[in-house]
Amino acid sequence: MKIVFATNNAHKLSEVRAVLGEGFELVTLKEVGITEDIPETGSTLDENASIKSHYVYERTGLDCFADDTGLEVEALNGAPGVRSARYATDGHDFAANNRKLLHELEGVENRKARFRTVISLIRGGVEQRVEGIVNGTIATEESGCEGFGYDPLFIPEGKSVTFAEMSAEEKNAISHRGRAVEALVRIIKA
Ligand code: ITT
Repeated sequence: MKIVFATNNAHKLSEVRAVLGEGFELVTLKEVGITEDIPETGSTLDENASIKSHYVYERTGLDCFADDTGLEVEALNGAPGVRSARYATDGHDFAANNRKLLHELEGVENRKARFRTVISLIRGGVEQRVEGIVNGTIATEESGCEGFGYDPLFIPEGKSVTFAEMSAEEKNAISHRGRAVEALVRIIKA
């Protein structure tokens, strides 16, 4: 199946490609001539995932999906959440975001957090949404250099290392995005 993945994030692209495996031909935004950043003006992950998939569908008429992901920290009332990319600055500055998160949690005992991914799929013009969640905790310092974003600070439940200390396969097997993509495959095959 040929399907457009509406993302400008190369890390997401390689994670999703690995989980989807054979049987799916992922088409990038560049390949369909969309080079601009898609505005993410929604106030929830669901809204933003929908905005991104509709943006692509309206311009190409092709089957497509988009992923919107947020890190939700319990002691920060769910922040950075939908603002995860732009937590510390206007851009996608992973290092600044991680510094800010550590600062906000200085001296805070409750380190519980979760990653949540919402995927919006548009197939034959009809939208469906699925989500994937992984619970965990925020470490007190960064460890590891795999992955991206908040991975050096996120220790998934039941593990003693951060996502950034795991291989791509280990992260994908338990991650928010891995689970959301598995759910996506289930609805496509249903
Ligand atoms: P697209 O909208 O182009 O897909 P993006 O990077 O803007 O890419 P999101 O808005 O969904 O994607 O992601 C928000 C931020 O959350 C992202 O920039 C990272 O900082 C962080 N993030 C998302 N997925 C993550 C993951 O698997 N591990 C660590 N951090 C992640």
